[in-house]
Parts: sequence; C-alpha cells; structure tokens
Amino acid sequence: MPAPVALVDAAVVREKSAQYQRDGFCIAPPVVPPELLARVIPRMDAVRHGEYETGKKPLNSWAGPNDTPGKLSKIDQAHVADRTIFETIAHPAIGEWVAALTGAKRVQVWAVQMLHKPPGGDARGAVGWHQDLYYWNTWWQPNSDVFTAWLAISDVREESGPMHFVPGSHRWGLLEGSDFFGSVDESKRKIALPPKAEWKDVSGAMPAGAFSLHHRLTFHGSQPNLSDSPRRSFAIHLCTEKAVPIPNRNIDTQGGGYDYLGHLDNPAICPVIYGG
Ligand SMILES: O=C(O)CCC(=O)C(=O)O
Repeated sequence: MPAPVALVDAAVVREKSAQYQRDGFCIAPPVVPPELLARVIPRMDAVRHGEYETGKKPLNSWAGPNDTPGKLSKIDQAHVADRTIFETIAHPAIGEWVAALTGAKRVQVWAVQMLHKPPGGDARGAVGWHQDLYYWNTWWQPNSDVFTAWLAISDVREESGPMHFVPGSHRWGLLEGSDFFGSVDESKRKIALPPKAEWKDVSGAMPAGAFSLHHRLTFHGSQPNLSDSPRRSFAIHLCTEKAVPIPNRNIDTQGGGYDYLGHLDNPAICPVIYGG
C-alpha cells in the first residue's frame, strides 16, 4: 500500500509543490494501491464496451460499443456508470496529495474523462496541444482554482504516448489556438506565443498509480501510443474552495449541453475528496 502523504518525507512534498508553482505541473508518486488498479482495469473495459454497472450511462463517448480501433477513447463521466471507477477517481490519497501540493483546504472532483489510448501508434491516438482553461472559461469565473490530476492506471512509458507539458506556460495567459482534437504538430503551429516565450516540452511518463497535476493554463498534449499495450488513465478535473462557477453559464457551447457544474452538490457525481 503506498504511503499516505503524512508519512512521506516533507522535503518530497515541498519539492513537488515548488515545481507545480514554478513549472505549472508536477508528478506525484504512486498513490493508488496496486490492488485497486488491478480491479479497475476490467471495469474500464466493461464501460468502454457499454456495460454500466449502476445503470447510469456515462455522458458521452467516442468509443463504448462504437469504439473506433486506433482512436483515443475518451468517455466523460465514466465514474457515474461504475462503482470501482468511482472508488478510483475519488481515492482519498489523491485528495490528500493534491491538498499538500497546492495548499487547498477543500478538493472536489467536478468532471472526469476516462482515456484509453490504444497501442499500435495510430495518429488518432494523439492529443493536440491545449490549455484546459480554453475549454472551461465559459464555466468558471476568472482565476478560479481549477486543475487536473491525471491518474495513470497502466505504466506510462515514453513509448506509450505520455502527456508532455510546457514548463512555465501557465504564466503566458490564455492563448488562442488550443486544439485537444487536433494533431500534435498542427496544433502547435496554431498557437501564437507571447514575445520571449520559449517552447520546451517535457515528458510526463510515470508508473501506474501515480498522477500528474497540471495548472489550467499549462500547455499539454500527447503523441500516439507506440507500445504494445493500451495507455489507461483518468483525467480528474478538480476545483478547490477558491473556484466559483459562472452563474447562468452558457452550457450549450461544449459538452453537448451537459452542465458539469450543475452537479457540484451531488456527491455521487462530484465527490469532495479532501476537506469538508
Ligand atoms: O491524456 C492525454 O494525453 C491528454 C489529457 C488531457 O488533455 C488532460 O488531462 O487535460
């Protein structure tokens, strides 16, 4: 069982927290126990194949029973469909670590993407460069403390198409040109960098059970999976006590009309994973 954050050397927490502030991302050590990882993998596959344990459907999918071979499968709100997936994304060690890394008093899940990047190197497995806030800024008030914990369920090696991050890009402001759905190279060409900004990206490879934490403005993207096994993960979108939804937000522009923030009072959809 991985050590709870209270038992981890305080210097490790300080170093990773400083990296998050400086670079806009950091990678926490494995926090989700191997036995839970082993249990959740078949449940992820069940949801991808349209089997919903709770009887509730995930929000939408690029996959499920209509899986396109080679393409990244992205299933939103998969945790409502399956109890083991819920247990994984709401694991208290994630909340405890996120609070230690960011100083948050309260950490709440507000959205989840289940991501399955198939092996074989198909270009449609890639994720274009983007800043998350580009997709969220019509929902959250400016400067809301919202970010992503990206939890590796399988070992994510260089050849698996890990996320890459651009250190320091969280200080560039919100730029035009983000494109999650575009190719990595094309999406990069569309981004107009601020004067003197230097683009240098680094790999977020990590072992199963670990997670990366990235700021809402940090540029990130990922290449196809060249390995011979799937890259499995959850992007867990989190908010803290310093995040405020926009009232009467326009929910029709994204998410097919689904109001993610309309469920913040429902612990079965938006669990609080740290604090009260
Ligand atoms: O899984 C990936 O490669 C990208 C995920 C992503 O864009 C995110 O977690 O915000």
